[in-house]
Amino acid sequence: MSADAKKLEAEILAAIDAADDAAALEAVRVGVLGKKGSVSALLKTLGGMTPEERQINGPLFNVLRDTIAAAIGAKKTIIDAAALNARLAEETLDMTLPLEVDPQFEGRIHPVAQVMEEIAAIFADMGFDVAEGPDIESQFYNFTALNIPEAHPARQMHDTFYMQAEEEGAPLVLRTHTSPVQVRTMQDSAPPFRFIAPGRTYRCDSDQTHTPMFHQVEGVVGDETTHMGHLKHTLEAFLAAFFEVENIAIRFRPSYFPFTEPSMEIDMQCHRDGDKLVVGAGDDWMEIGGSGMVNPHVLRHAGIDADKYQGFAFGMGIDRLAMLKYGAPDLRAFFEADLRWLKHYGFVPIDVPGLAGGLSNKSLTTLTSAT
Ligand code: 2NM
Repeated sequence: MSADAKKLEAEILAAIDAADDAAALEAVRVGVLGKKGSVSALLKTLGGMTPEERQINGPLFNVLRDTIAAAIGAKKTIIDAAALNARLAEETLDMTLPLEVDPQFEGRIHPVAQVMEEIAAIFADMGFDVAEGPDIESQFYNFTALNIPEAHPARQMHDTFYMQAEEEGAPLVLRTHTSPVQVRTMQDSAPPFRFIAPGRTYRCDSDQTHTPMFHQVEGVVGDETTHMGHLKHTLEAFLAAFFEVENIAIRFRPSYFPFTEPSMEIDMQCHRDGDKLVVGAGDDWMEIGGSGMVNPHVLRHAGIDADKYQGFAFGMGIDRLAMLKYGAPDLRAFFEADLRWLKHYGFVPIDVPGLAGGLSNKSLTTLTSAT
């Protein structure tokens, strides 16, 4: 190789050596092997040589070009590896550090809200709609339509909250049960119907086992042939699904409600073992709600032909269902808005109850509530 070519090679190898990042190396490559690069220019000089000169210089220049290309390639490997190592060092994670609590696990769903969702999921699976109505009701819907006439002792029995009286007409009330929703919904639809009405209810009563606001779910099924056998099966199926057991036996005890005839208290099978309550086994009984066949007077108030249609209805306390299922002993704590209580008894928001995933998503809740 000519002295010039030798000198050029030494200069280029030094420049490659000095390039310490990908951009600098690329600049060297363009300056050497690019269209107007120094080695490219050298190769172009072959055209002006005599055949003899070309025979000698051709292979030499080619070797020079290949040597340079190889040196650039080798340097690129080193630079890329160094860049990767720097990035890896920078992005190192200590996998043994404790997790920060993911915001999606910070909040909690109140057990009453959780249980309402569970109840809705179970009844929806049995073909029930979910109906809603106002918390502030007229006395007609809260009492009269439900066969509780004025001066009837049930109006006092209910410990009603009365709103400030209007100029004329009877004062509105805070609904004492969700039955007015049933009346409104029956008025707005035609048989057959099958729906539940879950929601807040109010009674002026406060002690260990009563809060002035509490939650009820009531259900109605009505058509031409619905009977108490359907009622009994519906309640058994609901309770077994809700308490997540194979079977729960229930029994009816005769009772009285103005809106049903006949009327029965609902007892469910249980087993009491000291403080512990087992549901769906044993031979003790526990009252869980009321039920009956809808009184024809109520059907007529709802605009339904009581000679043609009949139906069953039932009502249960949601707060008590939540206490029994999730073991919260004190009803009043439900409505004290104590975050420590909610953290303990509440549910992780992504654990949406559904029949497909196991009603209460126990496994997921257990996994995540540790955080
Ligand atoms: C209960 C017990 C028995 C009930 C009745 C009705 C209506 F509006 F259809 F007549 N809804 N809910 C009912 C019946 C509620 O709660 C203890």
